[in-house]
Amino acid sequence: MKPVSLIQFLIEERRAGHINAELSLLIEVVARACKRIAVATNKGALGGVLGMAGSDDALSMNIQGEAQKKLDVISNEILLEANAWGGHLAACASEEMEDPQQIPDGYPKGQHLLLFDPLDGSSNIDVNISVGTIFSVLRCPDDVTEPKAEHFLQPGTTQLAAGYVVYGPSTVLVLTFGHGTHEFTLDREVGSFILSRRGIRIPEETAEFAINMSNQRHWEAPMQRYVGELLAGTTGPRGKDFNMRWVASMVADVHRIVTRGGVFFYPLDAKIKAKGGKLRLMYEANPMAFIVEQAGGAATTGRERIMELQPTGLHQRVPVFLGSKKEVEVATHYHLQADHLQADGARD
Ligand code: FDP
Repeated sequence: MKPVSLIQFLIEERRAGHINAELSLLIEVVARACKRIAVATNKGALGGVLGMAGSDDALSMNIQGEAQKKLDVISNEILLEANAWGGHLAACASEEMEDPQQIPDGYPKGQHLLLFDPLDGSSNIDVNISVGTIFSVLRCPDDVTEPKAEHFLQPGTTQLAAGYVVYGPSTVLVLTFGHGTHEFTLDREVGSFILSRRGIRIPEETAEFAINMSNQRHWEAPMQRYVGELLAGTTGPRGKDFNMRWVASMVADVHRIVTRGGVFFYPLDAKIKAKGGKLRLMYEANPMAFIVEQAGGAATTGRERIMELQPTGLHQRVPVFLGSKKEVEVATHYHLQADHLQADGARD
């Protein structure tokens, strides 16, 4: 079979009526920007891109109050610059910036809103472990010429597209327009993303889970129960052994799940309860939920389907349970069951 490039794939999707010309251009631009980010990450120490942004005594912090790495800042700038002039965007929002970025004066505007986490897993940059970019595309509401944060606050079910790029041993783009999830691998010599898997399916059952176990003592009771049962393996109620994998770059953990199944959890815990969770709804949870659901998996907060949440803030955080359907269902069931028992107890 002849290799299918991303450009060819986008033309096919346009002919199938899944996307319009503007969305096709948007994805091409994002993919091109991600190739530049891949080049920067691949250079590592030789490119002078490792370490913290800002001087040692005045480290930069992003809107989340997290220290920014140089590559966070570089990746954000690459994506902003690439998307400014094409005429396909009404505005964009980044995990690294407090407010949406408007299209500079003098450039045409389009109908789409782009949200991105320019470099996810940034604590892994300096140790040469896979990091990635995550993005989500929404339609700009009609008649809005200067989109503000409120115009981005649309449930994940309204996403027109979502994707991520993993900068690992190979650079891989995973993409959905709501008609399946597809994977493209960057051919570095040619400089093109080539379709490597069409219509990805995540197995419904799994024996592999990903979670930051160091937070265990802070979790809610149903999470303690669920993971306790996984750890008990054949000696517990689940009757089978589970293996654990935790890269600590969400893109890399999700990519493993998209490749061979598994479940990823970032549950609520006592330390992060006030913030609502660890991961960002608009830049991480919604796009990953769309990609995983389109591959036959499931994505919840432990209580609700992520994509049905009505966002309340651009930088809102939520708990994330995603991956192989049956396992996400068990963990979600334990949480809902505990909530019902608690509500019944409160009534008695
Ligand atoms: P990072 O802070 O390094 O950017 O969303 C951010 C994220 O990484 C995820 O990629 C990762 O799954 C998670 O945070 C890891 O956080 P902890 O080390 O705090 O568990």
